[in-house]
Amino acid sequence: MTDLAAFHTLLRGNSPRILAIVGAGLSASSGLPTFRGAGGLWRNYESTSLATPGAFARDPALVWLFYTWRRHMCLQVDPNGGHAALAALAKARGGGFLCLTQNVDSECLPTAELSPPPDLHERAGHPTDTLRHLHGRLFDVKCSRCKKTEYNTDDPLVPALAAASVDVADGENPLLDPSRPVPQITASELPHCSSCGGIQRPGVVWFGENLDSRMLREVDAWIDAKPVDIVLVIGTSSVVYPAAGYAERARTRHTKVVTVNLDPETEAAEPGDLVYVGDAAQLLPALLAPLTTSSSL
Ligand code: BV8
Ligand code: ZN
Repeated sequence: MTDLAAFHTLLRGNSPRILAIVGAGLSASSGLPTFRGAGGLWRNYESTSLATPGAFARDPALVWLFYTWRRHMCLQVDPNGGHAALAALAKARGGGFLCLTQNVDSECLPTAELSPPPDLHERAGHPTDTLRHLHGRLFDVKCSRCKKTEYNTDDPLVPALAAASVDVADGENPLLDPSRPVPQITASELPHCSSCGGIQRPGVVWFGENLDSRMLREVDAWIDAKPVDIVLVIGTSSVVYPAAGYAERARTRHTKVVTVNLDPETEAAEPGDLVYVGDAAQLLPALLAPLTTSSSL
């Protein structure tokens, strides 16, 4: 693993412009399962197989139970040191830093009327103007028909989904046991739009769906405005596009890519990157200290 000094030397360059691409590994230390690998299974489904329009069309109740379970977990956890370090970097570098998060792990405070909803990044104090949610947010609820999107932290959204919102004292929610049947839920019992009566869905970007084109244009404009000095690739397997494409593009422009990942064999790193192996929640505060601790500010 590269020593911290190598990265700190980069940071002390002339006000480096930094882009961060963040994945589920950043939230792992907060207690949220990652999207693939051991954390990526729900009952006997791969998370990726439930995050598609086809899965929702085939079985909206199962998909809603999956997302209700994730919403419920998000309400139980707090940001970690990695979220806080990125928020401090955003405050220190202002427009010289942009964070692209793939994570949909919104986190809400009692002040649910806040919009956009505070998520783990924002609850750590990350200024919203330097944060882009590439794949949407868990607490946005979108109408499948009229596309009206509302922020709703009800847990569960409707009584029929209650089985996914329970905490079980001595272990796992029985819903996660694939040998047990899922509750039978009719379409009429699922969340429906208050405007047109259409069935609602989670306000996230599923596989096969386009990301917000205006957001993507803003990201490209930031990247192209001036040279980016450092790209941080944090807690992601870098298999999902277009998110994974940003680091690839950076490498073609000879921008230094710095990978932070728990897995020493992560495929997210390429030869020539600075690679830091470990928990992002622990590593990021140490890595970013020259720009984020009071002595450096
Ligand atoms: C699109 C929301 C146009 C839902 C998600 C080009 C090439 C190949 C394929 C494509 C391509 N372009 C488009 C595609 C298709 C597809 C895609 O990328 N498929 C992949 C799987 C091959 N992309 C799309 O469909 C995108 N749309 O491009 O539109 C289009 C349309 C149709 C056809 C073509 C083009 C939409 C993608 C968005 C999907 N939605 N999330 C939900 O969350 O439920 S993506 C989902 O994966 C999550 O958001 C997650 O964040 C994201 C990425 O996963 P990771 O965050 O990396 O998580 P993972 O578990 O994989 O890895 C965790 C990592 O952390 C590991 O490396 C682990 O070692 C590490 N780690 C663990 N603990 C720690 C740690 N690191 C540090 N510290 C720790 N403590
Ligand atoms: Zn509607």
